[in-house]
Amino acid sequence: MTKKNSQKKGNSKEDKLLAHTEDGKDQFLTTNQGVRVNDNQNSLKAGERGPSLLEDFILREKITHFDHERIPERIVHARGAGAHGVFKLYDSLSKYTKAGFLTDTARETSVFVRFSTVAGSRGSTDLARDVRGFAVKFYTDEGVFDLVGNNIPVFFIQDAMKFPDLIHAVKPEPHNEIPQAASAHDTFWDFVSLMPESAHMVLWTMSDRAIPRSFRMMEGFGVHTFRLVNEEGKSTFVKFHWKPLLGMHSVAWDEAQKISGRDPDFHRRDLWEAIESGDFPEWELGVQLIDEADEHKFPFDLLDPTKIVPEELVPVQKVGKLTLNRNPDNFFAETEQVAFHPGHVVPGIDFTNDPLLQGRLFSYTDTQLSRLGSPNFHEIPINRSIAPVHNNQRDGHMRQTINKGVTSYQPNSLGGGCPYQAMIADGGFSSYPERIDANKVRDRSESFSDHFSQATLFYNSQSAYEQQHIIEAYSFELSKVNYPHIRKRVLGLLSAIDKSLATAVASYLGMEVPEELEKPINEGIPADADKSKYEPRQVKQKSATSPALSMANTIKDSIATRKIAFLLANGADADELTTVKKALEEAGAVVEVIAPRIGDIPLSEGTTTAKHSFLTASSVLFDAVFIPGGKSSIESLKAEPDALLFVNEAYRHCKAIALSGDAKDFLSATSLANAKEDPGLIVQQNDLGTLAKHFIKAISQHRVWERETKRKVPA
Ligand code: HDD
Repeated sequence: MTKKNSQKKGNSKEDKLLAHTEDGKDQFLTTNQGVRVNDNQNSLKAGERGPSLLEDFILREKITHFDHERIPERIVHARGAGAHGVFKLYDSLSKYTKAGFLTDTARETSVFVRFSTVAGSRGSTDLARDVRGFAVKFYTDEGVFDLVGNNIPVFFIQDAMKFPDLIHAVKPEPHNEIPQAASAHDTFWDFVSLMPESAHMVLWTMSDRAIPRSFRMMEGFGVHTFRLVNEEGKSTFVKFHWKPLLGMHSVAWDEAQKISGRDPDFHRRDLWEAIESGDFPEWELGVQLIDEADEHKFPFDLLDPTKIVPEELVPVQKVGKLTLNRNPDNFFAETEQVAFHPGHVVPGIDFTNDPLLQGRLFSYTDTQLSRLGSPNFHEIPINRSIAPVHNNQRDGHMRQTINKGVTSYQPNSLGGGCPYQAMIADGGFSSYPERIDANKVRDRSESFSDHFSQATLFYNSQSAYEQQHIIEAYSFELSKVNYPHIRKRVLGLLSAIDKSLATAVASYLGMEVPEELEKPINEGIPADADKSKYEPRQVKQKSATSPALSMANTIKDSIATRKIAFLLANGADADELTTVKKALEEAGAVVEVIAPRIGDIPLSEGTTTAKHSFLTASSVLFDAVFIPGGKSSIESLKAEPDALLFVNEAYRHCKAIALSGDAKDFLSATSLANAKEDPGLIVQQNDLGTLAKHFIKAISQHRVWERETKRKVPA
């Protein structure tokens, strides 16, 4: 047998399928030493019924390798999914930076992106209420640049010193390791209620941003203020943004919890399937640029990671596009072993003194040493720079590079002085020479003490339904907190953000809003601190609202990649099914048929194939529902409790529902018997064209959230 499978791998689906099997294709099974294996079923024994022999090197090698297959999961962001892609610049930013990938519009820079949740373990659900990591590795010609961001533009804490405390508080509690992937427990709320600086970010995590519909439908942020540095050495402050072309959308909280049971891999699967089917996820890279001279002109500190720079103050300029176009071939080799680091920068990008960023610059290499086990983690294929690597670092666990020559030191003459240092003009990295004139202190600037103004700005900027979701999220989480004094402290903080928010949450908890912030509100201050300096305060921000902060104002112009459930049974109307299906597919949606059983289902004419039955499908896994008419189909569906639940639940989660022909009759069996038509409940007897048009419009609006207050349906 010869190795036939040596052709270069391309990007087509066939190539990918081949890639998944190519390890073994047309190859003999061997040991790790390349010895062909004759029997992979039986261990070597002293007689057919005798004991196994230590001599069995094949068994021992196989079991030993298996025993060591797991590596420590990430202490945070353990649960994730990744994809390959490219970044393409629109316009050169050479006025601000010398980084090649931000100046050369002819370049296409390869990237690897990993999305994640923060608190849960590697096997936890995708739909936890949590921040999402959004980490991008740019393989640039000048070296690797990592933008290790989140889908929320601010952070819980202002100083890296508090990071282990924050994470210990949010992770499952240490005595019983409960709850998994959830902030709704005592220790998290105990901690954040004592740390008013977390108030802003906690509000974001209680918003719908923390339960995205898809990784493809969320924003990303570099969070910290970074610097761009140009050829002349001039520095400009920069905030990085990722803006999804599909807009920002979320699921409902009840839905999120149900998805966690029905398909804990919901986001991972969504990303994978979109890329496999050629619907490549896209984001635009945005930058907010701030002149060094303007550093102190804002009512907040640019170095404070608990603050945004409102887009109304400094517009986001879109400068390029990220497209994810290839799934990993192997989850472990790529997604699990990828090692990000905010300290991976290239000439033209530099740091600020944000104390959270400064601590991160230490943490990430350190964590790779325990996670990947070796200082050679940069040699793992997914982490390799495409810019050549030459230095005098040597040896260590699992070293791959075979360095030649006798010199591994500098200066040297035996190696001709190589490798030599690069002049700045030759691309040598040189840190921005920021002038520092200060005392060495453990302290923080008073300009960091306004913890509430931007939280208020965020709350004020939300639509009515988004505010209601925030109220319900706090109420849910605090109802799971066992200690009334912790709940009371949170209510105190909420009243500093918005009185009506605090009152609404208090009423769910059966509590009163405390008159004022509990004293001492902040246990988290230094022992000898001047307390007045740490007193949280509120500084009036310029704008009362920032429309960019509300997901209600996002792009809603397409149904591309949305998943539509077609519910039917034997005898469904073929014409209604095909007409509506065609219209939806032409608009880019994905239609999947659900019937009492899978396989071919006879229609009024011909058949259709049901991909799911009610055993495996659930409304929470779809964006919208269509039911074609057909008397016998409707009669069967009416007798199917899971079909009734499907539609009730879709309605409760505010999804578009369309019924054609005599499918209208189906509603009488559901809780929607007397429901009025709304923009997302479309009942059309005759005109399929109009039905499809209205249905597409409704799906593109994502949800009819107003239903939540107008009509509540059990599901
Ligand atoms: Fe972090 C992972 C994002 C603060 C320490 N972080 C990690 C990942 C993301 C972020 C997206 C996952 C990367 C991947 O997919 O492999 N982290 C952030 C953001 C922060 C932040 C946006 C604040 C603005 N992180 C932060 C601090 C520290 C860390 C303050 C420590 C002082 N983060 C880590 C870590 C991780 C990590 C322990 C775990 C796994 C890893 O690094 O590679 O080092």
